[in-house]
Amino acid sequence: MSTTITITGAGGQIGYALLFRIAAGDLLGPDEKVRLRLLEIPQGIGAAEGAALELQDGAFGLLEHVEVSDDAAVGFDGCDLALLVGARPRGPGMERGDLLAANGGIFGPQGAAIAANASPDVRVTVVGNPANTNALIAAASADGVPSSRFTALTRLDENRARAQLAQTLAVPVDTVRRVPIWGNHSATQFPDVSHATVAGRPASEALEAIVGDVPAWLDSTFIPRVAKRGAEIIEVRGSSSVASAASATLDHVRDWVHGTDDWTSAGVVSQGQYGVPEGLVCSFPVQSIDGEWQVVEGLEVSDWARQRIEASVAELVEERDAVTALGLL
Ligand code: NAX
Repeated sequence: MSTTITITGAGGQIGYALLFRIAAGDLLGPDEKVRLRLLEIPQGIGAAEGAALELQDGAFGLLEHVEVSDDAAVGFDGCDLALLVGARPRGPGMERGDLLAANGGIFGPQGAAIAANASPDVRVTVVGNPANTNALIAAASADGVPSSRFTALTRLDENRARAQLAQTLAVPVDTVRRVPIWGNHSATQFPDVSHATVAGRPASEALEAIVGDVPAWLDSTFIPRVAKRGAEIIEVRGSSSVASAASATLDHVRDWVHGTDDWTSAGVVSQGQYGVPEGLVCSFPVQSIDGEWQVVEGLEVSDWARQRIEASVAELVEERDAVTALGLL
């Protein structure tokens, strides 16, 4: 048995970081063979073909086959896992509406091509920005594929939040759990520490002992640091997040396929949970059970947290209204 994985934008930076880790077994484990389909636009084909040559030179025992194409029907043929990384970046002078329209022109046809060519139980993870709304457009264009099969990556935001909290508390990052991201993968996102645990115990007392006024610290330090981490990376590194984004993508897909033993975060299609309008692709605390993401329900949400969530959801509604007005939904 093997799994067919399609990576769009495979000739780009995140694509390059993803391919070798997937081939090495970091996504599905050391026993699952993989077949890779690298989908690019004509300008990116050379870079994808070069990566394919390097994959060959890696002599990865798990890698059965690599195909490079600029044809979505070929790229998504028989695909079990689709990682939609390729997107149109915001260019100089581009308004938000232009960006949404340009990406709608990518993710609508890709959703249709997934419906026509992918395996019936395909799982789709949208990384390319604006990720939530791109996932919404792809899901709406994929006739016959349940919308629960379309997700947007917010795991990088969660990983950043857990890492910041771990650093503040001076504990190992893998002991920090339950720090979900709510809302949009954008500066309005709400990283929520109110349910956080360290080694299974609530983090709240330890946090108060270290930072004092927790609400003030959240407002002035923690939330802006997490929400603006992408900009910080660009400033320091001179280029956007790549390896950490690829790593989070693997975390997301691995958990979706293999299940979780605690909460994590993912952009999933809302069924109206926590008052988020039905149909929006919104990040929630989720668990992966029997191969499906399920929103963790019944959590206590303070008025302060609710305002934060509502602000990010309002942005998602605006994006949905804008793409609806453009005829993309
Ligand atoms: P790059 O510009 O390095 O690569 C993008 C690649 O996509 C290019 O090779 C391009 O030719 C290709 N492409 C464009 N349109 C395509 C189409 N229609 N079909 C197939 N391929 C297409 O960008 P990279 O640094 O790899 O980032 C990729 C995307 O991830 C961007 O949209 C970026 O904003 C987004 N990110 C999302 C993150 C998240 O957490 N959701 C975090 C990291 C990153 O910012």
